[in-house]
Amino acid sequence: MGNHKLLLPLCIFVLVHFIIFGESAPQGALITHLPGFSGKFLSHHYSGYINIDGKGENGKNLFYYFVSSERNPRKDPVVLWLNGGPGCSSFDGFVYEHGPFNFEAAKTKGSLPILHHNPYSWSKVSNIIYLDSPTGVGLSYSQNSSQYITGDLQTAYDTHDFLLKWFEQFPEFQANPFYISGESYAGIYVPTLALEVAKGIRRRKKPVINLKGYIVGNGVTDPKFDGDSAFYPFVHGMGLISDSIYESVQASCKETDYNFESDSEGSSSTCSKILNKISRAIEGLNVYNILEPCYHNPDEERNGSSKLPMSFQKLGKTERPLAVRKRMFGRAWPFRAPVRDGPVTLWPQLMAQMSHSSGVPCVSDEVATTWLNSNEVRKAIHASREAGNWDLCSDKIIFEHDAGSMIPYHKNLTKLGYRALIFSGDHDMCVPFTGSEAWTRSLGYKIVDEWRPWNSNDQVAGYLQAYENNLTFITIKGAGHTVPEYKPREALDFYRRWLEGESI
Ligand SMILES: *[C@@H]1O[C@H](CO)[C@@H](O)[C@H](O)[C@H]1NC(C)=O
Ligand SMILES: *[C@@H]1O[C@H](CO)[C@@H](O)[C@H](O)[C@H]1NC(C)=O
Ligand SMILES: *[C@@H]1O[C@H](CO)[C@@H](O)[C@H](O)[C@H]1NC(C)=O
Ligand SMILES: CC(=O)N[C@H]1CO[C@H](CO)[C@@H](O)[C@@H]1O
Repeated sequence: MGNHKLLLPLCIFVLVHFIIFGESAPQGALITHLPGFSGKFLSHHYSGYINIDGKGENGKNLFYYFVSSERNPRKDPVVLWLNGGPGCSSFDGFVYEHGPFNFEAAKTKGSLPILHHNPYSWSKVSNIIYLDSPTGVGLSYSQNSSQYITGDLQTAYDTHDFLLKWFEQFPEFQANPFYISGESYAGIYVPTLALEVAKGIRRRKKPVINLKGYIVGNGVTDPKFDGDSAFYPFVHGMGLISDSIYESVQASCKETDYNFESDSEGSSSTCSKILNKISRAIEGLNVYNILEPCYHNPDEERNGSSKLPMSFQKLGKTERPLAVRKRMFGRAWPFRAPVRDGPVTLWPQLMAQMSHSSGVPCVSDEVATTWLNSNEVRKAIHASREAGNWDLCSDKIIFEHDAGSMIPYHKNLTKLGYRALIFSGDHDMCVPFTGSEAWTRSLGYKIVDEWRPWNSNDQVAGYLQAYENNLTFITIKGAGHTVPEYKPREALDFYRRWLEGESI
């Protein structure tokens, strides 16, 4: 008798599930509860592994967390979200940016955070896949550590493989419009993957992926555009350096000097003297959002023994309770140098090079780290023990930047008819909007919507310029590197409008 009572709700649940979704999603992927959350899920959540590139010891096990749309999962687009690094987990986006929950830190250190619904979750208007990529990042793993040696091109092949298998397992989403999105180093992941998917479509790979376009936020694109030519106008325009310093740097420094941190070693050229002045002017700032205060952790102030610039030692201090994390990092090429061809130094590797540092200074993302390393949570989201400890940014991978500039990719993709939204938090000093504005313009496309403000909640939320071939560039006023973290309402507004093909 007791058994029947238990079975009935389960049957109704299964029935309702099938009515809504049809024959569907893999058994066992559905998430039924989440530690720290006591409310009701607003849509179905699924998570687990997709195995690619060989089974067993050699396989790559890629972890995804999928949130179906809270509006109309059958019709709303499916969007893949990728954080950058390289080496950073897409749980960054899930926990801190546009995921379905806001994470409130526990009062006692090490206890589980409390999860609240996020009213600006991107799952309000889309089905969204958070993917830990490449293998070795976040909860993705392989038993063969040779699989952790990778680069831009291999990552794009692998993620394409992942998508084919994912859509095979979730056939009910194959017909939905599909978009690829990400930020920071995903400025490389997104176009390389989109082109791989486009090639797959042309070769009639099954299942057919219904790719419509892509979205890049504060994305790395090309060292020429992301380097000095973006940085000096940015720091000058923001009032961080004087007119005279700006004039001198333009007069004395060649374009090739763009990595000013390493240039400062001993050289006495006029250029390095000016670069030192600039360095001193900005070193106390939070590079990810120059308006936000810097975090000063009393345990970590070591009076200059760290080789990291002070700006990186004090990142991200803020008084806002939930919207912005207290300490953060999310990129792999420190010291502001744009990414060049070849091996990319990962954040944790850089930290390891620093003498007897017990931990990464300023970079403890406590809420996400506590939650994702809890055994209860790991069980609830079907994460394997084999994945090991979850870190925001992994030091397991060895990563080569081998795809070069993204400009040819953007040209080809937009000419093939894929829509592109390039957005920039305009107070990010890490990948400043000036670079994204310049490279989008450099494609030479005709302007179809000339520079104008766009609004959210009856206020100017930023600026927009749209080009032919469905290329749109927008800024988000006052936002930093991780736009939805700073401006969640505005971010959901532009995201929804663009996905629906409305004017932003
Ligand atoms: C691990 O992977 C590498 C590269 O794919 C392969 O050459 C090697 O044989 C694999 N090792 C084992 C033990 O399977
Ligand atoms: C750092 O320097 C200050 C002032 O010189 C001193 O008061 C403080 O004790 C030093 N901190 C450490 C950790 O050495
Ligand atoms: C873009 O298309 C051109 C012309 O088809 C081709 O030569 C080039 O290799 C493509 N670039 C990329 C990055 O695929
Ligand atoms: C969906 C969409 O906006 N398509 C447009 C893409 O760009 C071309 C060329 O500018 C237009 O003709 C399409 O209408």
